[in-house]
Amino acid sequence: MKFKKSKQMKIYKYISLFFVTVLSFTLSSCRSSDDNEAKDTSPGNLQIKFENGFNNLGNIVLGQTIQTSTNGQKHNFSTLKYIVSNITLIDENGGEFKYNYNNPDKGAFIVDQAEAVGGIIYINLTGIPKNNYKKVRFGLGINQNAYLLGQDGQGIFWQKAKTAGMAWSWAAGYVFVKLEGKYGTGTADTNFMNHCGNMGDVSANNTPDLYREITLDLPTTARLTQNIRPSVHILADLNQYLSGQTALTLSKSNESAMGSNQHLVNVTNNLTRMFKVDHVHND
Ligand SMILES: [Cu+2]
Repeated sequence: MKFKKSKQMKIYKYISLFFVTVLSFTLSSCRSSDDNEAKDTSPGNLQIKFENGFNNLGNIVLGQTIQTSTNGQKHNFSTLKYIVSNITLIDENGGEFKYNYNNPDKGAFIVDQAEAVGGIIYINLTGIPKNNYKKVRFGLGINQNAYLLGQDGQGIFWQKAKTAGMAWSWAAGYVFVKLEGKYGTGTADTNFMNHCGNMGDVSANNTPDLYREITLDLPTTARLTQNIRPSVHILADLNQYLSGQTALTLSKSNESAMGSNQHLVNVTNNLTRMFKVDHVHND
């Protein structure tokens, strides 16, 4: 009898211990996940790195790195600049976060090889929602809808672009991509300048729209939190310029081209394929 009672008590003790353990475990896990969520909903930052190179030669050094195109032309760059805007981050469920979309003053940037530090140009974005991002999209150039906001709607970026030589008159608008350097058959000794951009209002002027949006997969998910600022490292392979989907030959007829003629449409379409995300840093 005594034995039986103490055994019952023992069992009761075990059962109550079990429930206390389960209860405290549940409570603590609830509490910790609540804590995490409360902490993590605050936005964070994201960095995008642009590294311009020739995939077989490495980083481009302005005025130095010489490449030979598929059509056999030697060429180098003395100027290599382009405008990036409308950066969009796409999460694992396909949701999109648009960073100052069609707001050049806050959402457009000039990638200028002359400003590269260790071969890299940095763009720093702030106030990005916590999320796991799988893709990045950006515009090469300025969207027509942004341009049509007028000069007052983008006074800060317009001035920046002017100073950087990435704008014509307001009527002609922005230079989206500016490539200058030397080319030649035996040696690169003839100057070229290819400046791609819309000639103002493309539907009013009936001219091609050279603005392009490019979507890139991230090889590793960018896990952005308040404390983790992912860095998306993009390589741009400038071989696409003359040796891309349309092989191009520089000549007297196109060595000094500005605007949106057929040669510059081809250049733009080639360059649209030059970007890839090489890796993502989550730290
Ligand atoms: Cu990197």
